[in-house]
Amino acid sequence: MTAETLNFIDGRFVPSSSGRLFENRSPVDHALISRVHEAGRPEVDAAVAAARAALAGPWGRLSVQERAAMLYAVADEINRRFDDFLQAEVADTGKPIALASHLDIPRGAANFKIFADTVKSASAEFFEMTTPDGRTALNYALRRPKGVVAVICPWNLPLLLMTWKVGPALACGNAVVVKPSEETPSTATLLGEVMNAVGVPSGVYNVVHGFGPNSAGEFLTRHPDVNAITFTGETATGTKILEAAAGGIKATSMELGGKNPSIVFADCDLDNALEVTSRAVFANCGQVCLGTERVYVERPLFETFVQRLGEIARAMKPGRPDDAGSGIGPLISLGHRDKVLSYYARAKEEGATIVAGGGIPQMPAGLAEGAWIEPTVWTGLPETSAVVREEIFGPCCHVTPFDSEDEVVALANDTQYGLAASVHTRDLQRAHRVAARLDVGLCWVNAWFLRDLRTPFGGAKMSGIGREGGLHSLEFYTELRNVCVKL
Ligand code: NAD
Ligand code: 6OD
Repeated sequence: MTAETLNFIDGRFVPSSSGRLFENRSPVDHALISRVHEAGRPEVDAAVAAARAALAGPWGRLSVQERAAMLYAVADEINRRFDDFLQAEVADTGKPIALASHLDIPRGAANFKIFADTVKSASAEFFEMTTPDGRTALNYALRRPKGVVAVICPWNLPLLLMTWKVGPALACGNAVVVKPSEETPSTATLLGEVMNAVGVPSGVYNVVHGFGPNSAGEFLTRHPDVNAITFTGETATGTKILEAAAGGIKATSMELGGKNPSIVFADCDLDNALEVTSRAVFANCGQVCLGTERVYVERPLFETFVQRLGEIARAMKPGRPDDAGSGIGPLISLGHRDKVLSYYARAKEEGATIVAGGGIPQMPAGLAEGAWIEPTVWTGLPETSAVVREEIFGPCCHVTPFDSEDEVVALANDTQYGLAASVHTRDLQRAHRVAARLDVGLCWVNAWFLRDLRTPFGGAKMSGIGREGGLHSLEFYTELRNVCVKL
C-alpha cells in the first residue's frame, strides 16, 4: 500500500478534511513515494490556532535555558534517527546519499543547537539616563517572541533550510506553522515525531502540506493571526508573499533567488578555482540558491579554465543516490527539468558554444523516467541573453572572458539579483577591493558555501530582504520591548 503523508497539527498527525491528496514522486525514477494530504483552510486555521494556544501555554512560560535544553534534545533526536531523516530526504530529492549525509541532515540537527546557544548568549541593550528632574532612569530592552511564525520552504535543501528558520524561531519562544514544498513534504513531517518524542508542547511546531496559490501557502501567509512570515524561495513567489503580508503588516524575512557570479583572475590557484567553481555550479544538481551560474574568467586563463571545467562536467556521472560512483543526482522534478531544458534550448538557438552537456543523459533501464540532466557549460552568449540574466537553478553555467577589474565588477553587478559571489585570486588586496564593490549579501574569496553560522546570511537587491544567521536571526524572530524604570 502506498504511504500517506499527513499534516502535523497540535501534536497530532491529521488527514486532509477535504479528502484532497497529491502525489509525491521520486525524481530518480518517477516512482510514487507517498500520497500527501493537502491542508485546506480548516487545517491552516487549526494549525495557527494551535500555535497561538501554545504561546499562551507552558511553552510561553519556559525560561531561555529550558527552551534551549529542549532544542538540544530535538537535535539529539534527529541525530538518533539520522537514517530515517536521510532516507526521507533522499527519497524526496533524489540527491546523492553522500551529500545528504554530510550536509542536509547534520545541518538539520545542528541548526537547533546553534540557535539554542545563540539565544542563551544574547545580551540585552541597557542605557542609564538622567531624568529632567535630576533623577536616574534605567532603560533595558526585553526580547519577546514575535508570536505565530509562518515558515514557507523550498525543495532544494528541505530539512536544512526549514530548520534554519524553525531553530531560531523556537529558540526565541515563537510557535511555528511550516509549509514545506509540495515536492519535499517528508522530513518536515518526520520532525513532528521528533517534537513529540522530546516533549515539545503540542502546537509549538505544526506542518501543513499543499501548494502556494489558493492552497496552504496562501491561506497561511494571508492568515490574520500570523505575526511574521519567513520565506525561502523564488523571487516571484516572494513578491506574492509580500503582497499577502502587507495586508496584515506582518514582519517578513525573504531569502530569494540569485544569478551568482564567480570571478576568476589569472593569478588564482587554478586547481582550487576549478574545484570550488565546479562545486558551486554542479553541487545538488545546481539547485543551490548560492550556486554559480555566471563565471567570468580573466582572458589569459579563459581557454584553459573553460577546457578544464568542461572536462569536469563531462566526467560527472549521474546515478542513483546510493551509487558511490555517481557525481550528480537528478533535478527535483520533470517539471523543473522542462524549465531548465528550455534554457538549454535557448542557449543553442542563440548560438552558444556548448563546451559540455546540453541535454538529457542516457540512463539505464529503470532510471529513464527520472528528471536527469547533463551538467552543462556554455560560452559565447551576449550578457543580454536570458541564459545569462535569469536564474535557471540547474547544473549549468556560462563562462565569459574579461580584461580588467573595473569591467568584471560592472559585469558581475549588472543583474537584478544580489545574493552571492566568489572571487578567485592570490592578490588579497584585490580580493578585498572587489568584495567591497560587489552588490551582494555574501562574497567568498577562493571559496564557496563556507560559512560560520553566526554570520549574516541574505541577499541584496531582488535576492531578498533582511538577514538571518546568529544574532541577525534573533533580530527577526523577536520583538524588542524597551522598559524604562525611573529610580
Ligand atoms: P518557490 O518559490 O516555487 O516555492 C517555495 C515555497 O513557496 C513552496 O513551499 C511553495 O509551495 C510556496 N509558495 C508558492 N507560491 C506561494 C504563494 N503564493 N503563497 C505562499 N506560498 C507559496 O521556490 P522553490 O522552487 O521551492 O525553490 C527554488 C527557489 O528558491 C530558487 O529561486 C532559489 O534561488 C530559491 N532559494 C533561495 C534561497 C536563499 O536563501 N536565498 C535558498 C534556497 C532556495
Ligand atoms: O547554509 C545555510 O544556512 C543556507 N541558508 C544555505 C542556503 C542555500 C541555498 O540554497
